[in-house]
Amino acid sequence: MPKQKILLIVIVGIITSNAFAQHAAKFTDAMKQEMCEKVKKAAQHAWQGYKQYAWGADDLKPLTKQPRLWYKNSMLMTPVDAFDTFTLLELTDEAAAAKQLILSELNFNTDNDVQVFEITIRLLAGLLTAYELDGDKKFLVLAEDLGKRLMPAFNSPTGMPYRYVHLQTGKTRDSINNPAEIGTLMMEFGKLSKLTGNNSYYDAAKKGMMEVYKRRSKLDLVGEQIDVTTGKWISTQSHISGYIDSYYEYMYKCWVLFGDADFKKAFDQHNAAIKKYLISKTDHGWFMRHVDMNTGVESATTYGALDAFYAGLCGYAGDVKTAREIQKANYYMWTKFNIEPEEFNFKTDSLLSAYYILRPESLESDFYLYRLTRDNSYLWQGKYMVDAILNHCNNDVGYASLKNVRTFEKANSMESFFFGETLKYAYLIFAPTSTLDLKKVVLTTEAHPFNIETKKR
Ligand code: DMJ
Repeated sequence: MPKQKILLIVIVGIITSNAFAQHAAKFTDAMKQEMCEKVKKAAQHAWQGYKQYAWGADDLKPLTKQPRLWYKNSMLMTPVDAFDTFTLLELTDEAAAAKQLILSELNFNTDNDVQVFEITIRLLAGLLTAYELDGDKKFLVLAEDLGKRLMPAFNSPTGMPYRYVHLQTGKTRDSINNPAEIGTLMMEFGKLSKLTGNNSYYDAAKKGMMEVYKRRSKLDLVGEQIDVTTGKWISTQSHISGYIDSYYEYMYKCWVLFGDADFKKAFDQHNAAIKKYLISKTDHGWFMRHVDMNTGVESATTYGALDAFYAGLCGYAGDVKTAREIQKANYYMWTKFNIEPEEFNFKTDSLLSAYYILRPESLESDFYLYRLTRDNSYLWQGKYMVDAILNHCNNDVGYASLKNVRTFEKANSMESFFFGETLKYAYLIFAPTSTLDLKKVVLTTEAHPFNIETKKR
């Protein structure tokens, strides 16, 4: 072997073993604690900005320091999404302030035409968790009022919900819906039934979700858009990204939460199909592609921040080996572009949508993988990602989305899921298991923990 080649092999060996050593290196308790403290400070900083410039609004626009409303009237997205995070992080003053604001101001008898999915995963879930964590019945009263006002959405010919409902009139609109927005109501409506004893919420949400399942293709995949009045698919694109993602997530989590075997059966079928048709194995890890739901023919090699949740779900559902490979791809996507972009093409390695809106999914999967494997490399990955967010999205009043992950140019938004999910997973990766015990709770798609029902279906 020529001398130069031997030298090259030795150099590559040293570099890789150093990288490995760093990843396998011990992550001490003191380092974990330091990360937890850092995340707590970040939560306080962002909350301070909300308090000062957006108090009572849905969220804060961190660049112009203005309040943002989703609809005509505020529904307190940030405080409701943040309350349980503050509680878990033991930020008692912040939790008390959020609670006080919610219980004194939140009112669903308001002239708002709302997106059923977003309001369910952020507000209904946030209120239900607040009730289970805090015990104050007023949270449940608010949750039930909201649940009742959302129920007309299910009055379609198929039982699949419309996308929008007016909170006062019950008027619905938008019959073209998608599996994620149809299926990701089940944990919240199901939990509302369990806590109130009124089964109609559980039954309506399950019917809607199962109507999607019934329309799965012969390959056991679902499409991207469906008409809830006719039951016909509008788009047969299949993937695990936005519009479909949390439909699969809730199939599994509803099995864990409620013990309803219908969900387990459906999840197992779908999950086998996801692995068979969507996984694309590369040297950078296993990505998930887009295919046609009927033929399985590849239609895109797009992957992004939203897709990253599946590593966590896959591991949580028992397949840690596959989960590790997908998390490898997630981390590749993250490190390749400084911070993960919304979307890139994993075949050509090129950016498709360069923005980052403080999404949590890569951290979420990292959290599950660390809990499942106790492999230190997930702590190092977590640290890398959390530090990147806190360093590059930080401004004087909070944390801002990025317009472009390449340049770190900021955008004027701080979504409530930054409090509900991103900061929560950032903390949970490093916090003791007892902070949140996955044997006792299931995390919703917005990371609100629900107590696992002891009385199974
Ligand atoms: C959250 O609102 C939920 O996790 C949802 O399921 C999809 N994405 C956002 C965060 O990225």
